[in-house]
Amino acid sequence: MTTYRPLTAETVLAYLDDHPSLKARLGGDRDAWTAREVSDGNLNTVFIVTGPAGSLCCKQSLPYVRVDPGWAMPLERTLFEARWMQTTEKTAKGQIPALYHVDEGLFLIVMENLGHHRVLRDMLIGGTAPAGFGARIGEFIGHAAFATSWRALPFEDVFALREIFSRNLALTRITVDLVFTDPYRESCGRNRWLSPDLDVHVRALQQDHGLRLAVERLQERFLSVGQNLLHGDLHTGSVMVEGDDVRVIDGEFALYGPLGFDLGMFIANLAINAYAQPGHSSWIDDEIRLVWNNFRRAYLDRWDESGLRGDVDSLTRSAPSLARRTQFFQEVIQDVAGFAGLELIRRTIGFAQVADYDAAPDRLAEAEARMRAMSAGRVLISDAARIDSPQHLLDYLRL
Ligand code: SR1
Ligand code: MG
Repeated sequence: MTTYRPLTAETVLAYLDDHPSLKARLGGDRDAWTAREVSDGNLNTVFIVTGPAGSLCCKQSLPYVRVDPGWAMPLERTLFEARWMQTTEKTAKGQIPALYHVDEGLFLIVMENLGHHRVLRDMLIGGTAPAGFGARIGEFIGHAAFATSWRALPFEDVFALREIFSRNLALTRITVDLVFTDPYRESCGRNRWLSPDLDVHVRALQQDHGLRLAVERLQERFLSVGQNLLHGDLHTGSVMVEGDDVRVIDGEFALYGPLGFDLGMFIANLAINAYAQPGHSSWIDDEIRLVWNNFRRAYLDRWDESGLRGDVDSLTRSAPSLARRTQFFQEVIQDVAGFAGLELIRRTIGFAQVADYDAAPDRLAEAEARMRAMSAGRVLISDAARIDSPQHLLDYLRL
């Protein structure tokens, strides 16, 4: 068992040198390797190590939140990311990085370095994301969700997976607090917003009792409706793109939850980009349609496959009901709408905001973008149960 210590760009080289299979991927001797820290997310340290034959991405948990060292955090999160990768790689059709090594003592994972890929959020802001990325994300969600659902697996297997991911308590707590609670509390010190521009809007939101009830309904769904394994933090910073090679990374928040959660998070982050950069509106509208349509297609394709082992649907599998499937996707789009609304609000006034707003042309445009996100978020949360189609969702988003 390795004793935990945070690695540095120096010590990660020594670590890799002690592991023959990783050493072979880099090639040559340690003297020929370089390591650089590229930590970018809120939580962990990441190093890219390059050698004569190849490169590796090394990700390690810290005992605190990287961007807020006073916020203590258990170390297990990289191990949950490894479990998410191991569960998802069977069905992800090459859409996640390959996992090479897990060190349960150092809370370290070593994986494929996506050296030529770029973070989708940066590509959206720069206007360089290739059209059609939304289709790949929709397919990814459809395949990954179906594969861990009660339709695909007997309940014994679902229970076993749920048992593993139900222990991802620290990161689920982050989501419960940052997404479902903090933004709606007047005295929460973790909130921040563009002041004074948004003051009146934030006050109105935080004093809206009906909205709180709707948020609590969604929180109950998030915690109690375990339809399939979720990525759990699927924003545009969790996607890397090179041409039509679109990969999903950072599955450390994985848990069983409602199918609409990942879709809602991702769509909300796309919408924020369009609010901040209104020239992107029509492009983002197209991508959101691609996300939904390809998610639905991928999920249905898997649903029609022979050899499904799930208990759910076993009575009608030979004669599927179109009406039941239509109703199923309507329930999903309602969840998508509600969770998208929550994400719009927390990324605008909560602890973890997004860089897209910095791309607005000036302060007035930024304030306008943030107000549009808050206003769309509020109505989506309140009206989620009335939304019955992707077009209806887009009408509410008003891109
Ligand atoms: C303290 S972590 C804050 C946020 O960063 C992650 O990427 C998740 O989005 C989380 O909510
Ligand atoms: Mg992340």
